[in-house]
Amino acid sequence: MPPSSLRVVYAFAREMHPKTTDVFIQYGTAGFRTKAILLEHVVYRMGLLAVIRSRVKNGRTIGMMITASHNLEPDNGVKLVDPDGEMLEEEWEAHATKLANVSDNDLEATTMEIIQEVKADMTLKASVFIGMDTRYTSPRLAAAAANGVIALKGTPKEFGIVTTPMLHFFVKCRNDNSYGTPTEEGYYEKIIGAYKNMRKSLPTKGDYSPCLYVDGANGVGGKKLKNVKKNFDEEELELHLFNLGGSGEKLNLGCGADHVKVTQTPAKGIPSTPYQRIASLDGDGDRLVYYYTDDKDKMHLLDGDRIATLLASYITELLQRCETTEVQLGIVQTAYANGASTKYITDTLKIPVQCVKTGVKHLHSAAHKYDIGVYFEANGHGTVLYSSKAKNVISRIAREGDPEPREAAKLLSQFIEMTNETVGDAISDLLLVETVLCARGISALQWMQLYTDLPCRQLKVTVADRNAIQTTDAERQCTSPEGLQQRINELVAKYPSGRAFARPSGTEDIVRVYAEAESQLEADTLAAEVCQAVFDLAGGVGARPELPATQE
Ligand code: G16
Repeated sequence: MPPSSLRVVYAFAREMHPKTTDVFIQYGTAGFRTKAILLEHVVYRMGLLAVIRSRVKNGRTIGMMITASHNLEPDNGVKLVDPDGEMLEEEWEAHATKLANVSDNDLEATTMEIIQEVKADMTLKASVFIGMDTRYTSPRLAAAAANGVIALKGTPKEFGIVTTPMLHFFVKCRNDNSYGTPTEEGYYEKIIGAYKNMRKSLPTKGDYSPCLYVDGANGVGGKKLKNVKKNFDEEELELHLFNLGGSGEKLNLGCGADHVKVTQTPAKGIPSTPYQRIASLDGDGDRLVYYYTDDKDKMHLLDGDRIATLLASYITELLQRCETTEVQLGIVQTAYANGASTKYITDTLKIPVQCVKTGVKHLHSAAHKYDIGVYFEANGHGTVLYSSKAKNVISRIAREGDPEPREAAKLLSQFIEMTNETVGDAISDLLLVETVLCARGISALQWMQLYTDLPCRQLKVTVADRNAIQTTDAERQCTSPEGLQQRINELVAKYPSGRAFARPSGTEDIVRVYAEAESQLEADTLAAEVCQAVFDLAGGVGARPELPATQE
């Protein structure tokens, strides 16, 4: 039942969170993301939308996370979390974009329109969980979010500074208490408890060392790992934490998973110890990549593709030891996945693999189609989803199976418990990776030796309107502007094993270009050439992108 008047919605907007800009803003890859100073009215309005969403879901809790994740400090953002801890359903993104862009004068009417369109019963209770990252602009935005919730008579609950995946986890647990307890302690208990249990059956062996350096990106993830670290003795996991956001240290600047992945250079502030395994988190703790430097100081990156293959191969091995063929596993990647990883998955691991558009929401829904779906973006964002069928089969074997399958099923049950299935989670993923490396008794170098990546390069181009670039085929082909795809095809044809694509970013105001080829020099040159093509055909602005220094 819609309310007769929403004057309070307008009053809050006018008095506290007025719209001060006419810059159009769109709900993108991971919510709204732009300069923090342009966001306050947007976040307030998302508080309104979260209440409407909660009521459409019969009062189940919705999440709001204030973060710009991998972006630099001046940016911020907001993303909504659905009741199962997943990203906001795509159909609602249009409501979000509409609500974010109307004038203050039209806000009341537009809110009412949305309420009627989605048939929200505004007499129901509504609950919204709010979390934020460590940006200095986040508390102000979190307050705007809470005001939006209050304006429509919902109940906000603020968690303060938490990682994005923690907030997703709290939302899931609040709506489904069989998943866990919706508190930070509940989160640690579940994930750390499972790691410790597993390590009881998997003592350190072979070339695995429990010593791990961690780059916290000067963000919330590193801070939370201080709490995680306290739970382990050095035999279980010896964490050495760096880039924890001390004074003068800037979020994501020269460190963090995105820096390491995109620039293919180590994070600053970490002692150089040849072959030491280093895990790098991003600003809000939802991405993870690994790397090490060798004795010639060359960096070797173990990205999301490596994590996906490592986890998938271990789960496959445990399923085989469970002696079940009832559970089918698949991997989901995006166009950024290194071609060598896809070949390794298909030819060596013999696991079905699918390519979808960038954005966790796309990978997550594709992964749901498998009994066990492992999804990772190359940038380190990913997790594993286990269907109820898979969980039932595994727990049945853990209870009733023969001794060896029973043992494997028990390990798999703990592995499931350690996974944050709601979204990519750097802390949970880190513990999963360490578990597999330990179970296999391998070092980072041996992990790297499982296959050889094709050299690749990722660059950015600034254009007047990034939406001038339209894509198809999981973003591997451009359909506009005219002539761009043909130009990319001609450039790619010059390089053996060459592959390249361009796509508009959904989190930054730029176009991303990716290229891979047989040598680093060729990958760098191809990427730069594709950038030139984008610049020329899609309305480039500013200076042309420069070719980065190659490592070879
Ligand atoms: C977000 C999304 C990821 C995506 C990344 C980059 O990550 O959650 O799925 O890969 O942005 O997206 P784009 O290339 O469209 O800018 P995060 O860690 O920044 O939230």
